[in-house]
Amino acid sequence: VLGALGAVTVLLFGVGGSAGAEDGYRLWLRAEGGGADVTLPCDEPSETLTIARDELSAALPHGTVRFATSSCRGEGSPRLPRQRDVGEEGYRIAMDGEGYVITARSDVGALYGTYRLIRAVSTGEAMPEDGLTEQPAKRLRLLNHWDNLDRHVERGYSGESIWNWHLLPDYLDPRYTDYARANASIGINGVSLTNVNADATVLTPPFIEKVAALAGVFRPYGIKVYLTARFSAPIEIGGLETADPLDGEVAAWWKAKADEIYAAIPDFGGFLVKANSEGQPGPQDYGRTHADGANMLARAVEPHGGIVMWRAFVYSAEEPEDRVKQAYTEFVPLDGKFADNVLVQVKNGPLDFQPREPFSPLFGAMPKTPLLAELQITKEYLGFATHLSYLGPLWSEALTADTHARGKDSLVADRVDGLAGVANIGTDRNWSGSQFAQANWYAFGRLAWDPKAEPEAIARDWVRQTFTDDAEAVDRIVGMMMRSREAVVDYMTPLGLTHLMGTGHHYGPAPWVDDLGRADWTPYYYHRATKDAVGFDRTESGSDAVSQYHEPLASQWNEVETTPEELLLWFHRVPWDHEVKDGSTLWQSLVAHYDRGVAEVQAMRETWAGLEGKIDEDRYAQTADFLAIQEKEARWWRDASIAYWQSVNGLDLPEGARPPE
Ligand code: GCW
Repeated sequence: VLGALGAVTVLLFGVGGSAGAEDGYRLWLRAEGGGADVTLPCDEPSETLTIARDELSAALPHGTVRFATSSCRGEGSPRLPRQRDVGEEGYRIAMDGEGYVITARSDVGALYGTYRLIRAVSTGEAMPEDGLTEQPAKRLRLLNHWDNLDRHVERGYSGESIWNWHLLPDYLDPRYTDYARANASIGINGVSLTNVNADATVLTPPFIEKVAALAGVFRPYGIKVYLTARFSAPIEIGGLETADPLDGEVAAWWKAKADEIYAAIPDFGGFLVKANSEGQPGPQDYGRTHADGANMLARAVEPHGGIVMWRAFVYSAEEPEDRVKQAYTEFVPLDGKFADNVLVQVKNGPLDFQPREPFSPLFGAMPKTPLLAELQITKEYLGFATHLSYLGPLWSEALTADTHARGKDSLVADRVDGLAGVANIGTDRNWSGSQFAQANWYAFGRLAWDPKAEPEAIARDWVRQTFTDDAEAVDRIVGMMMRSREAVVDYMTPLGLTHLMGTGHHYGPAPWVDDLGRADWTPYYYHRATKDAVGFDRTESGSDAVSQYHEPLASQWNEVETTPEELLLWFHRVPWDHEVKDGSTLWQSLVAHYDRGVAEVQAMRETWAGLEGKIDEDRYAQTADFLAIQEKEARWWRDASIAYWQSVNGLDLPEGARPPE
């Protein structure tokens, strides 16, 4: 492989190599060679710069690379300029006669520059003549693990939790280092280790010691640890009688707890909290608001520079209001009432990580509150790890959505201070449960760094770093990735249908479930199909969810004619014989979408079959088998859904539809 990087020729070995058994353990970090000539301009390079040097010597066989960072300005440092215009985490990669020069303000900036250079070389990207200057667009680029202390991962489809609490802090599994390295290579700078359905035990002294050990592994990679704080912890592990946030003893308990954590982990990031949501304890148990609760915790971590990420994922079974409206109703009145170090963490859509939703109206409605966008990397509602569905397009759709909060071009991406991704990482050798699920971890990191990045360009980099640099193979794999999310929408929930998955586990179709006893978990509640019509009326004459959006969206989405077809049944209840844009009836169109979804999976299988021999055997075979499962299950979704709709509307299969097999 020849990378054309200006004057320097770099030889690379090992990307997509066929040597030996391949299980995907190395993720996208496969470049390897030998003999890099790396100069560190420090007498005693920091741990971070040593990592950078080792990465370069492993990945780049020839050429000289030198670093300059602010920590290397002491005696013995060469005359390399300190980089001023790249921010705390940015870098500049330039070339001089002797090779590459990576300049940064911080060691971690130099490490990011290192991974960037390795990426450029392993994807064959030509380095601009005048060098490359980059920095992250967002300061918070976080993974949220939903990992329980017993190592069960909520909504995890790739084995157990990689945190071996039993052996921590004395045994540091080398996998923790590999994990940190993978994250740093895509710019992730914080990880919340524990489930948002939190266990207070993690805040007890033995666990703080374990967490401190993990923090020690992550630190040189620029990654901070965060913990989920169970709101009732003062009662459960503190012996208090209340967890009322306005109670002096409760506040003092949290302050002491924060002090204790910071004594063990001086760069601890802060707390992530799910409160008064799905049965979790919270300030409302005491008649207080989310702001009261968040601010009390914020005061505890504030002296140490910590933050509180307070989730806006709230809805209640007792509440008659349309579930997708409830978070807005609850949080918008609190705008401006949160402490400066609180961020409200909002899921991309107002419901729950569906294959498609409109963006959450909260992104346009809390101008005085710092926000984080929460995305789900693990595919709870999109076929777990088995179905191939590249989520770059889904996330990009949400991040580049225009809220119109301050007129045109008020993008979600510009509104948020960072991204939090619910991790898809577990003990499986391939980390994420399937080869292609790794792409979603990768894409999340890249979008957290630059939320406006093109999902296709990200996919292309990932394929080149992960599988092959054969241009034709890359095109074919990227093509199938780019269509894969829409395929899932088509065979699961086309035309704005939503939340029709099997109860509890959320795998497979169950639109017929209508008697769960909880409307907000019941598929029927979301589609409301009758003999005449289907869909949820969220217009002014229905639940009026449209009014939570700014104009012109509120008016556009209030009318069937001006609602994008992919959100039609999300906002409207429409007769089966309603004519859609291409002139067919809603029923015909629905069936055509299901067919298209199945056909797309068939096409993905064919594409993949054509790549045999170009991908190492093990990863080729596993993916081929998973695609076969996906096709079988896409048919299951299609046929079961259509049969159910027919049982309600009494209509025949439209002409030309593929009959169920
Ligand atoms: O997506 C839903 C999941 C729950 C999860 C919850 C949340 C952690 O079904 O498993 O709980 O959302 O985001 O809090």
